[in-house]
Amino acid sequence: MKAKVLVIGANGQLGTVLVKELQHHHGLDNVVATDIKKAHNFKETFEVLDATNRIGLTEVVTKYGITQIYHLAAILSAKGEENPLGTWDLNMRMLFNVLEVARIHELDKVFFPSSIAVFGEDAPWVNTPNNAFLNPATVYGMSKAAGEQWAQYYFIRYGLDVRSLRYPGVIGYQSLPGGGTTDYAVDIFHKAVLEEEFVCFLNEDTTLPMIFMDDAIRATMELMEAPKENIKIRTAYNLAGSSFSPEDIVAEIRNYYPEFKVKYEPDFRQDIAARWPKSINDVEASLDWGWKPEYDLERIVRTMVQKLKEQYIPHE
Ligand code: VAH
Repeated sequence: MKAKVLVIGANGQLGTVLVKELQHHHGLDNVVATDIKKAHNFKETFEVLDATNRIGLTEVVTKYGITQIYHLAAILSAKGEENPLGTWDLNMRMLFNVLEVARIHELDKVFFPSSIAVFGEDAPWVNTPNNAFLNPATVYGMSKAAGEQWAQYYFIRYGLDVRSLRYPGVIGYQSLPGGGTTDYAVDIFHKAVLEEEFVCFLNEDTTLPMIFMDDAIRATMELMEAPKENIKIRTAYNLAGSSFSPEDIVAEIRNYYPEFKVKYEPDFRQDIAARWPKSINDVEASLDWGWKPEYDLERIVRTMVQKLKEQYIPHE
């Protein structure tokens, strides 16, 4: 039977790009994009949906005969610290609604994005393994670590095929991030191409696991399209792209913009980043469903500069 895919959080950094990939894969008419408000000029089917409203979610699932849900809505690490209890309530309530509606309506698959934010100070800092001890220091990280356990529970208890990836910081030219600690790694490129000074809210030497958007989207599709029996980890798979620091990005950008100016003014987000791993071991993703990243820092910078120049200076 043809898949009918619902995307929750279609206007987000990942959602904006994933909707297009899902349309390409499943067909334009087989993807229903939803978010809390209509922001893009979506050509495809769009519904305004607040995923904290289980009745509203149920109505969309039954109206379109949905068979898969990609649940991409969440309050991220930095914004989440402004209202800890509200972030926990919102992130968990949305996930419970998705899991319950998927169970009751016997959906084929659910994608739940996790994050390297699930790791805290008791995980190895370098080459962090999938089975490292999780003691996240942000509410966002806590909600993702708990979400992974709930995903595994719904698989074990109800047989629901929930799959998850621990995304690193995602860098893309197609959309802007919002409320994250890794958002600097997108904003820096916009400032460089506009030849404006960039003020970085992390220390120059803060190395973090990052991934290019195209790799993140391909990993998501490869995970979700893998045969069910290949998926051995039902909490979440580590996913690695490449790890680098703000000063690494700046040095690479200066190959294109030698005069690019940067100031470092670390804020509370430095404390969040300082508790995250520097690099991730994703051997299980490679072994179970053949994961292999294609973008290193040099290719990321080259692509970001090229694509943003096309956006900002189309006639050059
Ligand atoms: C954040 N972009 O900064 C997200 C991500 C690993 C970081 O989860 O909160």
